[in-house]
Amino acid sequence: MIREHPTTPFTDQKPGTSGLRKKVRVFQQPNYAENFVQSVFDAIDGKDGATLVIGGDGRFLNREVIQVAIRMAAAAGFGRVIVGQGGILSTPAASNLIRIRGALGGLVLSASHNPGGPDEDFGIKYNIANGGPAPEKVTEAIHARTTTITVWRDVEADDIDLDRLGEVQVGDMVVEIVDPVADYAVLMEKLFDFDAIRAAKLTMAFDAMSAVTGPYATEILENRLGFARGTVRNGTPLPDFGGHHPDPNLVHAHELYETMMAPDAPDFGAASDGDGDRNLIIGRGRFVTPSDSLAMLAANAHLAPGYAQGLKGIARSMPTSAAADRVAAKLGIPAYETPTGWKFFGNLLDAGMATICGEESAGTGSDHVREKDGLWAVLLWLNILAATGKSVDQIARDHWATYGRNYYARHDYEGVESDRADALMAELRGRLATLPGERFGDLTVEAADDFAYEDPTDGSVSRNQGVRVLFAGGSRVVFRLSGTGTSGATLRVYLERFDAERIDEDTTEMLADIAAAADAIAGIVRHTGRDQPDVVT
Ligand code: G16
Repeated sequence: MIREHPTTPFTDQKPGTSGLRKKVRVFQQPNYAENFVQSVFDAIDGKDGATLVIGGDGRFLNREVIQVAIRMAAAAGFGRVIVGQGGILSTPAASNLIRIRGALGGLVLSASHNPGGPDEDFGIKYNIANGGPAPEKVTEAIHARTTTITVWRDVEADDIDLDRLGEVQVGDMVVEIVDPVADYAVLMEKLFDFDAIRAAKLTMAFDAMSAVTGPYATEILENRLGFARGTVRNGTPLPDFGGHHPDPNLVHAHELYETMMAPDAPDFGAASDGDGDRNLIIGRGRFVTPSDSLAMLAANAHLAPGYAQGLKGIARSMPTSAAADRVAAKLGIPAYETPTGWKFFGNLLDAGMATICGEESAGTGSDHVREKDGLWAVLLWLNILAATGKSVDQIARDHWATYGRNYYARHDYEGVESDRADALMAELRGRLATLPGERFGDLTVEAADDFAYEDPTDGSVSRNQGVRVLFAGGSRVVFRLSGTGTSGATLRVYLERFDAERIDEDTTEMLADIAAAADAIAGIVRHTGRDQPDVVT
């Protein structure tokens, strides 16, 4: 029997870069998660008898919200819900399941790389039938619905056992609990040469950061590829990620970094984030920036069976360095520059215009699913190492020798008061027209704009996607506010300088004049009161 629960709208349910992310305490308010899930269901057509995938990264509140969402899906008319055992599905595995099971879409419960626990973050994202994050027209419809909602619906049913594989009935709907790893592992075996990776006898350290990738990495790296037991560290998903910040960068994965910089480091080091879509790549003595990783993977992808036929195109988000564009030029294939947010890659992948995509925010992926995919990047790197017999350092240096090097860093100013961050961006936008021609030290501004993107497949336009200041000679700085935080604002400043010859310089030194120009242009210290970024990646 369907129950109707009267409710009133919340004013803060606008999805950000990747779904609705809030503090757990916000989600625990009566009706909060229910309103959002109902708004998703109200905003989408075709639910009758359709299949819905539900899974999350195992963080605090995951199981509770899954139980609620199952009862609500039954009331919304879905015929089948597929849930990962224990409520676990990595974001790329959820994308894969949506695709291979012909689902209408999926609810992905995650706040990605943000911390978990009762005082930390939770999130809900809706993915569409192609397996990718809902595009803006869908998230706008969901948001509009959250502002007018008056009722949410569920069926009367007990909680189900999320740990028992198999099918149970909830109302008229079937709930199928599946092994979260199996289908994903099969897909990886199709794309990569597992025999060659095994035969190369590489050594490796993988930090799953007590997050969702643990079971996937253990099955694929240790069980199927034969890496030594213990290769996967922090491999059990915990609701609070062991109190850590599951963000695979040099700050939060510093133990891995130290392992990889030591004299007895293994050949290859990698980490993944809360929901398994981001990656960190470190070779022995060599950290690879996400932007470089995208370029190097694209340049060598043909060495893996899944990409032996070549790439159709390469797409990157605007703040990502232009290193991948140079690879596309050499391969004679198109390069696309999209706004930040994986959802912008979906149409290019669906249209067969791009094969590989990546972002500076530690995401890389391909047309095998419609999300970025941390373990995919790790396996492609391993396949390349096995096929070439080179080290990560050799691959990187050879790459730069061929293409030149895009020195790159991102400076994050976290927890800035929203008003101050907005004031900085407003002032910056106000200066755009007069910036060209201005000099900052040795740098002269050639062009400045607020990035807008017209999707080549459907003509939709997304504006205000970040301020770009381009200097004569190819250096640039980009400013934007994060769309994934849950408290205050995070200012991201992306610094980039290309050098065709000098490939062995220190990144900080190479970017020092651009960092100084960035402050002079945007008044970072004046607006934020900070004289240093909180995180440099
Ligand atoms: C999400 C999106 C990514 C985006 C990233 C950064 O990642 O899926 O496409 O690059 O946010 O967002 P921001 O700079 O706005 O914080 P994730 O891993 O958090 O889902």
